[in-house]
Amino acid sequence: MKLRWTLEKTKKLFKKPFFDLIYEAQTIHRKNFNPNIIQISTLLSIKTGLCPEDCKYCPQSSRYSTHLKNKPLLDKNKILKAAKKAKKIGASRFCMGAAWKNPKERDMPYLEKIIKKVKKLGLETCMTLGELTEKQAKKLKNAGLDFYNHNIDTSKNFYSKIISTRTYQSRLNTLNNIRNSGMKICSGGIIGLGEKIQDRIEFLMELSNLPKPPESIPINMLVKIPGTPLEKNKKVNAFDFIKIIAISRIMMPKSYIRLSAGREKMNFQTQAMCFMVGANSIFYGCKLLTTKNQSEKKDIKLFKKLNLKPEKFKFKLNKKNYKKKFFYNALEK
Ligand code: SAM
Ligand code: DTB
Ligand code: SF4
Repeated sequence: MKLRWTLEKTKKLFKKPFFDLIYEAQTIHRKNFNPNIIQISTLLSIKTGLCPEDCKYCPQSSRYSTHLKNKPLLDKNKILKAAKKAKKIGASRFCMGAAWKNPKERDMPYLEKIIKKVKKLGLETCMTLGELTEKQAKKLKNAGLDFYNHNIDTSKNFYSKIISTRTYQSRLNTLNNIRNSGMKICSGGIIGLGEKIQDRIEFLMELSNLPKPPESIPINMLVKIPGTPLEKNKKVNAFDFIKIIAISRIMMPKSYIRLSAGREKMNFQTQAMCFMVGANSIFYGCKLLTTKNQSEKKDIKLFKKLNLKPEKFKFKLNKKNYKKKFFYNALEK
């Protein structure tokens, strides 16, 4: 198969001077998206902690003592309440995450029910539940699931240094099952795991050379969790991080790029640069899965400074619904 991005071509991109890179990234971004509009998702952990996997970055692995409050699969009324709140504060997509290696067959009917109910609220739906078989992916798709999040996290070579309880290939197999089901793929990774530049190159090559690149690409900056093996990792340099967003935009011009975990520790200027070079999606709401996200109040402040508008009313915005919506009201004040 002909690669969209060869090693040689990708390496060249990584070597470009910073200003050449950000100019190219923003030019491509503007050709494919409105640079003043941002997609907004809200996250909810529907099953927290006690995960059998050993991902070295994760507070939810049962292998590490992270002082996390474990919670079994949430009651559907609680999930719906959170989804309604997400809609009210301006999210267009509701993402539900579970600390599982994979969903059990006995959980499938419940998950399908939740998808149907959340969809009825008029929200796009996304789940991240671990590995999926082909059959499970089809069931979720048939229930109305729009996106499935399944990160490859880093390069194939570095992966086994971070996770030993599953293989990179099993991640790719699940991505294949999601694609074949007709759902949209949300797949990205984490910067700051201790990876080398070569790993970042290979990670972005892997995503961009999938049969079709993911529609949504979350780029997380490692949240260093006390008790996990990566708690003392070196802080990621802001310029290096901006560079990864810019390169992602150039390599995958039509995908949404989500500035995901780590915004809590980024100043406004770094976030603005990320948006400038192509990030056009965020998690909105004070919590990610188990850790703090940048507060809604701060997000609104940042949005106002940058004249950013949430995507959901892109086509339907009129005086009547404009006034009604919390987000727009807040942006107007
Ligand atoms: N258990 C499922 C799985 O691993 O696919 C779904 C939930 S898992 C928490 C979703 C993603 O969150 C991971 O793939 C990882 O990229 C991200 N993540 C987890 N802990 C993180 C951390 N400390 N910092 C940044 N991203 C993190
Ligand atoms: C993704 O790439 N980042 C989100 C979402 N997909 C599920 C999760 C970030 C988790 C950060 C650590 C936590 O809050 O537990
Ligand atoms: Fe489990 Fe997912 Fe955390 Fe890995 S990233 S430990 S699979 S919840």
